Amino acid sequence: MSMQASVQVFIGIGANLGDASVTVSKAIAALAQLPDTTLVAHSALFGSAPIDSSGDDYVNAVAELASNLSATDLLQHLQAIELAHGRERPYRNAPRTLDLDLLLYGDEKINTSDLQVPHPRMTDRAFVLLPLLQLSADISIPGKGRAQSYVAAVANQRIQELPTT
Ligand code: PH2
Ligand code: MG
Ligand code: MG
Repeated sequence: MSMQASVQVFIGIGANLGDASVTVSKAIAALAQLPDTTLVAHSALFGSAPIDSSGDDYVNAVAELASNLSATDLLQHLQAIELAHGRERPYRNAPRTLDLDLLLYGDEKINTSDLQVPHPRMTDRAFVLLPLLQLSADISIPGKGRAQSYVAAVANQRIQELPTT
């Protein structure tokens, strides 16, 4: 029997088309079903104003996984879940039924044509930082230092934790 240590992974979840809260909850359930992967925790759901995007407010959350999948395999699974929820990509940052972003993959830095980890804009976005810090207040971002140190700079972005229903 061969064993391999799992990697701590954080996934950013966003939706602003259709019943976004329901979609985000279903996405968390789908992440829990991924092969060779455990859902460790998820943040609360947050409502947030669109940043460089349009349409309704987004619902955002972050999920923490422990996974034995490669980053590339994980990305393919994330895209399959997006498609299963009707994701279309008419133009960059278009309103979307579901967006799943690989934010952090252990302490790795990945820069390929289809995957950049850490997610290059995660430190600029309250809708990523606040749910991430809810899960891991001490988390560091490879090459960028503590996530907490970026919060003050995004304090102008409208975001609120949604009540649990
Ligand atoms: N995602 C984007 C662009 N803008 N704004 C909010 N509030 N939430 C998002 O998830 C989001 C966004 C690109 O993925
Ligand atoms: Mg995104
Ligand atoms: Mg995306």
